[in-house]
Amino acid sequence: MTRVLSGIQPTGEVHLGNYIGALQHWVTDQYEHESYYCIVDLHAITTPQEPERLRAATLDLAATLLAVGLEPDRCTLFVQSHVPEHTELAWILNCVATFGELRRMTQFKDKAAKQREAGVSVGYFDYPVLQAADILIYQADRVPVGEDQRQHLELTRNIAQRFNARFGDTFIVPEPAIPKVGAKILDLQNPLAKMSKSADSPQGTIKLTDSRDVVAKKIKVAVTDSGREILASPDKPAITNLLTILSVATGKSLSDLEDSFRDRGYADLKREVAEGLIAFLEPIQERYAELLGDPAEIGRQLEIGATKAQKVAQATMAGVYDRVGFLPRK
Ligand code: AQP
Repeated sequence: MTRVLSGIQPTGEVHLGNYIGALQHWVTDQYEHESYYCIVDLHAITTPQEPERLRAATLDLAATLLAVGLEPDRCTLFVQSHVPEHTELAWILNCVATFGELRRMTQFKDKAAKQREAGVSVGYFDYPVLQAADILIYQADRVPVGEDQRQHLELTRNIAQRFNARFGDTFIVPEPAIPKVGAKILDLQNPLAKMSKSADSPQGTIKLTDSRDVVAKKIKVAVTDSGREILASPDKPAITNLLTILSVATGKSLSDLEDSFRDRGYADLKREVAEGLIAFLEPIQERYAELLGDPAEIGRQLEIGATKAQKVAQATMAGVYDRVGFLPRK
């Protein structure tokens, strides 16, 4: 069976970009593959986090993941820091990855450009190596992620290949699974940027927990493209973005939606997107509220996940320690 691994940071509330680019595929993958899904709190602290908020955000995120449809009987859902083998492997991979290749990561370059390189944490610089460890420690074949992670996945493959060449076949070299549609959901206020938890414009990001009024308002004020035609095409990024969101919310194909909006205007499109989204989010929000009412049960599920994940991680680490030449502990 193919093994799948993916992660999400507890850095803020989950948004539509996370859902469309990643989480909806996590849900379908759990029925077809052996799936490991990780709340990556060690990644979250690469930028400053307030401790109590981080703890609450981790629990909230677990509730959200269960609310969108992850089933703990079908997949292994766990918190990254509960399986310390991730950081052990990251150290070893740090000694395989090079400074030069990490410097080329665009996420790091963007961050360094925004806030002086000297102020960026070493953890942020090194983040892609920890991500490589997250993936390789489970011997994952497939990594479902959004477009923003393509470069990091390429680095993971390079690190795995280099380790295998140096120490003998140890890691599966994973393939990225980046969806053809919805791999980069755009900020509703800035169609040049991806929708993100840390976006500058809160109006541009739809959270899965946004109330109906908030959703309606954000869609109403969403930026549109010039012209009048409602088509999914590269010269119409904002309209394509709205059509993609509507397609996921309603289950209708992009071409059916284009047909249904022929000779109609942007106001009609926005009204349907808002209505479709509200109807789509309602059951998720109900489940989320129910789940958050029982945090002890969420903790129990995460413990089951961590135990399952750690078994696999420990087996990989035993092989890695042997390959790199560490003296076994008696
Ligand atoms: N806009 C997006 N469109 C499609 N997929 C996306 N993903 C993130 N944004 C989009 C995918 O969601 C998964 C989890 O990613 P994350 O936890 O890094 O989420 P984020 O919103 O990118 O988080 P932050 O904290 O706001 O980070 P930065 O500052 O990096 O934007 C991943 O599979 C990701 O590809």
